[in-house]
Amino acid sequence: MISRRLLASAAAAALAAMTLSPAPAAAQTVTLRSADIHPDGYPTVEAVKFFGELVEKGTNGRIKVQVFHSAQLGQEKETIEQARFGVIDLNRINMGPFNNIIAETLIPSLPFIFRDTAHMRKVMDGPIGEQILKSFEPQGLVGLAFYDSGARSFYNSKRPIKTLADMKGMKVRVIQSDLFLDLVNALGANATPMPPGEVYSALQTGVVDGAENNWPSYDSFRHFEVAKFYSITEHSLSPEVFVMSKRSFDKLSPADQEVVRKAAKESVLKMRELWEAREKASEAKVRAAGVQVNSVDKAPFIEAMKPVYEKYAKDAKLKDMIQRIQATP
Ligand code: BDP
Repeated sequence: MISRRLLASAAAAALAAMTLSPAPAAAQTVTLRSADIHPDGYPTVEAVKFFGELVEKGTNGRIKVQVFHSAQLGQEKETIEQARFGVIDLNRINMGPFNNIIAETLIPSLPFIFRDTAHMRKVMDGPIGEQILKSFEPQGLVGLAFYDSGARSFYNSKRPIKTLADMKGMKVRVIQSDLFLDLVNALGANATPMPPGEVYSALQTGVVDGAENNWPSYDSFRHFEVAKFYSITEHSLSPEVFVMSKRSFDKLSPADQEVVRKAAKESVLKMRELWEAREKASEAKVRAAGVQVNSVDKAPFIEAMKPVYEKYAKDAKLKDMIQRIQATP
């Protein structure tokens, strides 16, 4: 694991030297490098490839996009840093790993904040979504678009989670985000933050008993092989976000910046199509593999989230956003 990470950062350093050259001559082509931890074929990877095709077309081939999937450029925390400093140009990540850096990103990650996917899309496609996208800029990133990420539910190797009592004392891996840590601890479990690439072996060796994710990631990370109880808590709809390094963005002409922004928005619909298909396929695949799935009465879980809301709604700006989301029909 460590040597792979070192290799990834060495590769990233080498890429830094080759990345966007300043003030390209009119006909010069540039290749934007995009990071994703998911493997080739995963909806996020395919959506960014589609974005790349649109950008290439819109710039008559002057700008191309290359997706480095499967964490080739490192785990998400590292690629956030690389994107902020312009070492890589584009990055697709969940909102979760941004939670500790950008306060506004906490909002769509909050447990049970959205009533359903339609509500989430409505909020993220509207002015609140725009406000969140803009909040990336002071951190050296340009927020381009949100992608669906389905609903996150708990899974583990011990027992079905039916009530809060079943969560008690369970060691649960979470995204490296204080919000996710608080969420899991408030349910009575013991949260352990770690990068996604380490979770399979942590589950296998019993370092953690469980984790939480959507169907496609549960399938794609192969966690279903080592944690066969999947309990549909659907406690977070935390979307994915697609960002560009501000350093790379600022090197583009205003016209090319527009092409990039528009292509990202257009790729959202493609992503939704891919996501819906993959969600169904992954659920069917893990069920067929013998995963034991159960539904959950969510009311006590929602109730247990009160202290989490109190903590994060202390900030007036966040409180206002929460209220506006709740008021969105
Ligand atoms: C997946 C997201 C990915 C997160 C991962 C995780 O697509 O960006 O890093 O969950 O749990 O659903 O770490």
